[in-house]
Amino acid sequence: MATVTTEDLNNLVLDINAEEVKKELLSKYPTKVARKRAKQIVINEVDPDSCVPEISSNIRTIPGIISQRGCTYAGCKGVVLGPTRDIVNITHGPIGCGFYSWLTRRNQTKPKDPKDHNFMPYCFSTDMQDEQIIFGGEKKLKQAVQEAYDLFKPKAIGIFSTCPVGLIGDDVHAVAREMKEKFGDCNVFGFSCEGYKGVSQSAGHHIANNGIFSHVVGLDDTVREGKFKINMLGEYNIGGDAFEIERLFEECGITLIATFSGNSSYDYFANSHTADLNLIMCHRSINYVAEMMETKFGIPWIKVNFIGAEATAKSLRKIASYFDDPELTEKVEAVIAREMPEVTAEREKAKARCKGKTAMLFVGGSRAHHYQELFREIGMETIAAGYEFAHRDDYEGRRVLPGLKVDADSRNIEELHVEADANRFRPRLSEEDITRLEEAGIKLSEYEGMMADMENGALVIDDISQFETERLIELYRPDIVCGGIKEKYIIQKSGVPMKQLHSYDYSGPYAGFKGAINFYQEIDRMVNSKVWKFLKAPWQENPELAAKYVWE
Ligand code: CFM
Repeated sequence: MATVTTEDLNNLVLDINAEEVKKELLSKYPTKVARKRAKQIVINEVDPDSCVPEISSNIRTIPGIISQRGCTYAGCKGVVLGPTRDIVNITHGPIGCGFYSWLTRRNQTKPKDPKDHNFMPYCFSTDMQDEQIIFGGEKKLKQAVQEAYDLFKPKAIGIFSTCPVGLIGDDVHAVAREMKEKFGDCNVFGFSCEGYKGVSQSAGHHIANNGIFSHVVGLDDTVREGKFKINMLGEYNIGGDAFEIERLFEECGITLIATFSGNSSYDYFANSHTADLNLIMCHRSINYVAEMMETKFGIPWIKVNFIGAEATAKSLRKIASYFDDPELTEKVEAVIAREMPEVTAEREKAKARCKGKTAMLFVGGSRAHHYQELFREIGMETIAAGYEFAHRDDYEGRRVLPGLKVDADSRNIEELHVEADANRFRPRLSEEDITRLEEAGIKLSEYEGMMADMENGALVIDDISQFETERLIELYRPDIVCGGIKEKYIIQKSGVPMKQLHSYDYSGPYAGFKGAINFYQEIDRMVNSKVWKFLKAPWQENPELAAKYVWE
């Protein structure tokens, strides 16, 4: 028998086209499963109008498939409310839910004054036991809320429901109302964000957004000083990203009223309706708040991206165009001009060593898109990407929204009915402003989605499974794969460097100009490290194993 070398195999792999890869990924599934997955594995094709193929998403993961997804509780308690420092977030449930959602996301915070409340280092839970499961947990929940109030005197307490709470029927909202009334000086609110409530953490984002909008936004009408007042929506200060973005705003003379919710405080949310523009960073997790604030208070929103140096410059310029003020434009240009030389120097260094290399990104609901920018800047191509829990609009753009079918799982999540506030609705833009922005190419309330930015022929995969991840790596041998902690070691064991884009592998920031430099340097080190060449994956030691399914 002729020996097949690794090199032969690699050459063979390069000849495989996306259609064949897709067939290969589906070939091991039972027919019904394959049919469903086929709609979630799409070969990208962008037409001149930026129209892209349809991709099935935000649907249930098929039982038995190992998914990257998290639960609804995680999306509500961990993602949206997790980064706010001065709300006591009590997990009503068994202790594990509270423990594993405690600080694992690496969102950082910096209280303005060291004496200000910061509850993020604490983990609050009712530690539900058999007795509560059988006889009900409301009594224990009230005790926990009381104890938190007595010990910390917080401005607000949030109660987060885990799966058993929904199963036994505890009414967290009734408890919240009762305790809020009892205290008088502490806002208490509950979230029905049981883990099973939706198909992923995405449902939890929606529930969190509804709760914050109903219970907090608009409580404080104080008008703060500042000419250019904005909110930043969908930025969660992972690895200190928000600090870098805040630095840029400050240097440009832009006043940040509230961030939802990186480095945030309860007070900022309460006052956020006084801003004049909402910037959406992560469209998936928070577009609901932007829409509700526009309807109720008249605040327009634009999509921004502070991941990537060019994207950062573009986003700052977008803000300047929106406010149309020569002083702001000048400052923004000055900041960009000052930051760029260092960025360009570092980028060129990394590019010389990374150009032509390939990446795969399978992350959450926005980063698989945003981080393609950073890779592009150092000459790397994203050959496959996908989200864990995004919806079709995050892939295909908001143009698909009117035609989206609402299934039973989505209907399960409350849609708030929001109307213009009789006293506080204030349109921020005149007809002329809107025309001016259109002419400048600034689109309001628009997101184009990930696929329009990807190359034709790239694979776009929704809710990728572990099996598919492994096969893709074997077939394409990418130079780097990005994902989360659950995928990390499987990828590294196949001899491919892996970068976590959720926690940043304890590094960061990657946002803004300084963040871009960090990213270029780290990716350069990773994809050019020789250590991976010393690792032998099973199919490299026994090539006939790999050959079997390549040629089958
Ligand atoms: Fe938005 Fe996020 Fe993301 Fe997300 Fe997340 Fe996250 Fe993420 Mo992990 S809010 S969708 S639910 S950008 S925690 S900060 S990294 S999966 S891509």
